[in-house]
Amino acid sequence: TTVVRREDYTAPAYWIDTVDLSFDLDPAKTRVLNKMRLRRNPDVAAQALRLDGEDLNLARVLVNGAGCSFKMDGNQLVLENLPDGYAPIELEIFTTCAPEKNTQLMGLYVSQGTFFTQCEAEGFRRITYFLDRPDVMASYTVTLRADKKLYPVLLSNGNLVEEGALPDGRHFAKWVDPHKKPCYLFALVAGQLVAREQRIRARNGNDHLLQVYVRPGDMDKTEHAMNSLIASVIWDEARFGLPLDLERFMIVATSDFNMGAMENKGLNIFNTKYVLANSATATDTDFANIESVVGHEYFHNWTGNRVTCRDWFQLSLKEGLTVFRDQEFSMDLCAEASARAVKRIEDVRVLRTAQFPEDAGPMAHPVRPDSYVEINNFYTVTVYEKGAEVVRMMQTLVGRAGFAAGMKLYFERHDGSAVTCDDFAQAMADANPDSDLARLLPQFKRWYSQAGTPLVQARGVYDAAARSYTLTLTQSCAPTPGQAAKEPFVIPVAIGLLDAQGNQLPLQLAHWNQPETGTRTFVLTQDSESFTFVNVDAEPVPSILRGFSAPVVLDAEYTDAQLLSLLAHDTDAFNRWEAGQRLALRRALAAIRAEGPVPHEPLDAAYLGAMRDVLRHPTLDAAFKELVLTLPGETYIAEQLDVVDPQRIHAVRETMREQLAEALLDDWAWAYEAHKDNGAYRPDPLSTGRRALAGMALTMLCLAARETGDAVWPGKAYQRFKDAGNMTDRFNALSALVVSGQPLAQDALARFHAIFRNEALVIDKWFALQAGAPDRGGNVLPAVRQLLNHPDFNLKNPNRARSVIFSYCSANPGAFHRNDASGYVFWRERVIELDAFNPQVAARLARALDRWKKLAEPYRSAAREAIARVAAKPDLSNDVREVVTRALA
Ligand code: BAL
Ligand code: ZN
Repeated sequence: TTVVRREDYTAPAYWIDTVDLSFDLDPAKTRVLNKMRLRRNPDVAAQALRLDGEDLNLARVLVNGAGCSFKMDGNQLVLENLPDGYAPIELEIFTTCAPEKNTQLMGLYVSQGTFFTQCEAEGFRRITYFLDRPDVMASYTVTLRADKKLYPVLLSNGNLVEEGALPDGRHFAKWVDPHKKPCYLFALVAGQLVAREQRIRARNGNDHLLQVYVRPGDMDKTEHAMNSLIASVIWDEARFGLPLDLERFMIVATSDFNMGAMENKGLNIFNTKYVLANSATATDTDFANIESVVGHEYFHNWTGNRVTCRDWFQLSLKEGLTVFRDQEFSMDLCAEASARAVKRIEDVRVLRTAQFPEDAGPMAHPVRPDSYVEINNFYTVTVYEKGAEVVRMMQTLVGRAGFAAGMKLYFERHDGSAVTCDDFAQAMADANPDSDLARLLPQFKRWYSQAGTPLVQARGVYDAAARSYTLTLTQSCAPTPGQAAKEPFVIPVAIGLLDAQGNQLPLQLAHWNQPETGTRTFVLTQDSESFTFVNVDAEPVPSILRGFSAPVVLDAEYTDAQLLSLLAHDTDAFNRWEAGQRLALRRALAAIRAEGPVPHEPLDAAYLGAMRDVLRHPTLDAAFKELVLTLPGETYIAEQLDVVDPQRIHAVRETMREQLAEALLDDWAWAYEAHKDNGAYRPDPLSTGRRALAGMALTMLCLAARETGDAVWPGKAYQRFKDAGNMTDRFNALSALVVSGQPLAQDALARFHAIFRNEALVIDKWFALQAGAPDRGGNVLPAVRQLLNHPDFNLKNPNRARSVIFSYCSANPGAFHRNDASGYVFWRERVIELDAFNPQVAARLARALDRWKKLAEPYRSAAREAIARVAAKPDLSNDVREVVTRALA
């Protein structure tokens, strides 16, 4: 295995200016003719041309129309005797490949009789020999030829310039992309598809054709994706002045896809999961995910495509920035400020439950990694979600208008080129020369170079005599692999102060002339800094890290009374939610750490009363209530412990949930009745929140019924399951029965399957619900093994594999970590099985045991053994090899 290092970057020896590709599409043997015009890079010493290729059959190589000598070096095609000088060189390469045998879903493959491509990061080399690196940007002309009956629709990037019939029932289409692009943005699609179409006129008067292509039966599930696309086009123009730069913009859905979606220029290819939705088959979460993924891929058209990455270490240049943009897009679509806050809380929850563990585990890496073995392993929550937080902090430091100015300068400088994270940060700083970002830029960029989640400790001291309050913030960051010591970060900390009654206090530092009201952001740059507020009449309650202003762990030593006050009064919705989470976490940790069996009642009257007040609150949003009343997840709880007993965590959390269910029984009944009817289905934040709270209430009522043996609520849930007018309510009712282990669950599951057996995405939910169900006496693993034998299970389909295997191994810790190690045996078998045909999916699964070193015995030894047995396999993919090697290091 070869380690690729960021510091070894060198510019390519050749540039490729134009590419003319012709495909004769055939599932068994596709013929690819690649005509390129190259020229020597004058900035690099003369050297051989080395083209990347993988799983290709090479038939012919011509240089300027004549045969030439070449050799193979591993997977590379090496041409040593190209003409001297800088004149353009015509290179013609003819290869064949076998799309129907391509199970990795990288390069050109067939899904349900349709051809698709996936080239990011390094899939283009599986289509033809090429300089498969993002800094080589070329103009593409693509001609597709295929059987007209089997493949009536032929798509590639850019504009359709010619199409017509060919002999033998074949036809062709010729596409020209007006924009230069790196090869990872190349795409083609050929098959039987139908399209929803919409013509739009942009602000600048240009007309565009938007298309969403799906299989013929799925047209009734394309409206939401189209609406999301239109909203994306409008938003990017309005917020950043970035117009659609193509006459035609296409989205195509496929059910076999490793990732969520791919931003190929003008021809986005999507996992069906992030396109198809109607109220009968998709939940509110699906609708929200589609909106954000459609936005994300569309926003890549500027951040990623017009300006791309110099090398793959810069991946966060496009991904962190584009996640930030899609988060902002979703927030800007919210009419109410409270809905924006809900979105922020949801995003932070993802960061803390997925990215914080990554940043503390064996795969920890900086937002801009320094090395990799397999780049596919670095499409991570760190590069994406933490990268987005880094961009968000820049916006915090320069302000919203300053950020827009920075974006403008970034495109003025770099449009059409392949650049680095440094270039982006520099543009932001240069557009805001008087900002803290410009002043602190080298230190700020440690967010790109240092891995690990910083810890910020906050300690407040009130001096009654001086009427002053001094808040001391201290930062530290634990070592991560390869980085023993960390330098201090630039940490924007948004702060407000409340009085004992929960009123916001004015903020005034000693040297300020005027107090300020509301929130003020202080920038922590040293290991430790103190801020002294004056004219404070009584000891305040500090509200620190409002809106989660930096991706850090905050240790604030709050008393319960302070947290209850913040939960009741904080004007910052994030910290209000956070106070409730801290209260719950404190109780969970106490019960987990207690000696002996799990306490029957881990929750006290104060906590329960506070939860009741939130649930019954007259003005709070239902969506916000649902977030506050949801206990911290098992994975998040585990991260707070040095030694993790997953079964104990599960048992404690379940006990807390049952106690919350029983103690608030009347309140849950009220909440269900008050929120269950929303009229005609609309996936807007308000009605989504109402459905979420009603769904939660129903689960709580069924949980409580389980204890008392009451049959009324399970009966109501079953009725709801049958009558529900939309998938959200139907699935929530089904889930309430399954999660509470009601006898009616089996019948409901069978009915659900019968109704939706032809809806693959719904059947995925059906599998996932069972594989993710709470464990009762070890019942989940046998059920999961049975699900693998279900006629609808198909390991080769990534969505289906994830719905069963990942839902169990990665999302159900209480069931996965078993005393007898059989969960790990299951994991090991699936990793190896998957790796034989789809290394990317296998490597994701391999990461389910990332945190094994924290496990208590007997889990720890058994997990290590399972990982070691995977690692002992000699013919692993680089993908899985890298993950297990790092885990064992
Ligand atoms: N570029 C890979 C898929 C995505 O992040 O949009
Ligand atoms: Zn992306």
